[in-house]
Amino acid sequence: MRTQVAIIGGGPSGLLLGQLLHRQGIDSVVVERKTRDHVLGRIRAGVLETGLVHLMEQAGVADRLHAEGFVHDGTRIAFAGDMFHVDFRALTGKPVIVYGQTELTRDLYDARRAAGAPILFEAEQVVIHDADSAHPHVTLSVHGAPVRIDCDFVAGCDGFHGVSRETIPLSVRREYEKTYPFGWLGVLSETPPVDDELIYASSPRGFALCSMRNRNLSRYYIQCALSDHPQDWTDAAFWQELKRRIPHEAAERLVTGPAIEKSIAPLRSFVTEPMRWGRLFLCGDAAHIVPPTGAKGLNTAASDVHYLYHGLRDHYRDGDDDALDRYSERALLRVWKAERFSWWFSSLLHRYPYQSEFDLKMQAAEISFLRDNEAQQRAFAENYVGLPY
Ligand code: FAS
Ligand code: PHB
Repeated sequence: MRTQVAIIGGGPSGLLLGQLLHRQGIDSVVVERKTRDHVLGRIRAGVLETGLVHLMEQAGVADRLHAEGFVHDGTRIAFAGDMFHVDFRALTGKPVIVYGQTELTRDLYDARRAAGAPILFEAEQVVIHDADSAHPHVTLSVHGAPVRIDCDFVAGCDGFHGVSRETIPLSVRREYEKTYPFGWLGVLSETPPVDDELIYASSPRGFALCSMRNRNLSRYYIQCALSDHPQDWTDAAFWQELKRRIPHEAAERLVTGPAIEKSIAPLRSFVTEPMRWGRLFLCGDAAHIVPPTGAKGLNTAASDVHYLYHGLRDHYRDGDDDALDRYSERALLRVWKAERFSWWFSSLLHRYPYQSEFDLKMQAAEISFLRDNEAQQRAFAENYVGLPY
């Protein structure tokens, strides 16, 4: 088969890129390793920056997001029994929208199906060939049947464990990584959220986060040891620990219930450079990973999609390759700022092994400065609602 853009990966990056291209009459084929249901079964991000919301509007798939998403004008940060509010809208003029990645991905799948655009599910042995030539192609198999896709460009949207990044020779790639000495144990429960905004909590027992998906679906996280497994935690033990890490007023009104999903995500900062090699462009988690503390993973994938979409549109519409040629440089500028914010916010709120008393005093002073200083709150808010594309 032949297409203009072969998109490896049917997660939010690949689907959003495919939908934007489709709206410009640029054809693509999405190649996804898993089934649609498997992809939609993953519980991941929950907070959308305005930039991503605008992209979804541009893609023509923002109706449900606007109908069901929660507009949040700020967030709460709890520390040492105290809780303060950071008002995004007052400080930046922008809110964030809380709308689960699962629903966003569902909307994109539905749009692709409505457009009759091809997705090859359960793709195996995906290999990208001749990416550094003018005529790349992708080979794969579906249920044992070999498939070849000849294309003009390949978008590597296949996440951290995909094949795209590895296609770029080690002699070309530079990788930067930081692993964190803890993970996040996440629980999804069919219970009303504990608050009308998110609560990021730093406590002597470790970090906790109270989030939500809708009025009767809540998402909670607690920092846990890397050696933990979800089955080590009964629901009762999770709720008890969460209550010990959030302010008393919140713990008192917390509605608990059975965990309908329980998983542990390790925390990692990772960036690969460059994000382009010939006609292969890396996008989203294929190129970078952030600790979820700053809700930047999905949102930084979105800015990659924005830059790559504009580059491909200019190529096909105007014969202009300037944006494509600048893709990696422009995407990485914003990626590294997201990495910085996510690392900073993680170091602010988590307990690290071997923290000295002085380190703890520095952490307390940093949080107090955020609580008391408007300039610091504005800097925090501008990063959280999303830096400009
Ligand atoms: P994805 O990983 O979502 O999608 C890549 C797709 O490519 C997958 O569907 C995969 O099946 C497919 N694929 C892989 N290899 C392939 C191959 N060889 N051939 C074809 N297809 C292939 N971000 C936040 O902002 N907040 C959070 O709370 C948060 N929690 C997370 C929890 C976990 C466990 C993980 C792993 C990530 C989390 N993230 C979070 C980050 C996450 O939301 C990502 O940023 C987001 O999924 C990025 O989307 P994609 O780039 O599309 O990558
Ligand atoms: C979530 O709702 O899953 C969520 C929200 C904010 C974060 C991380 C995860 O920083």
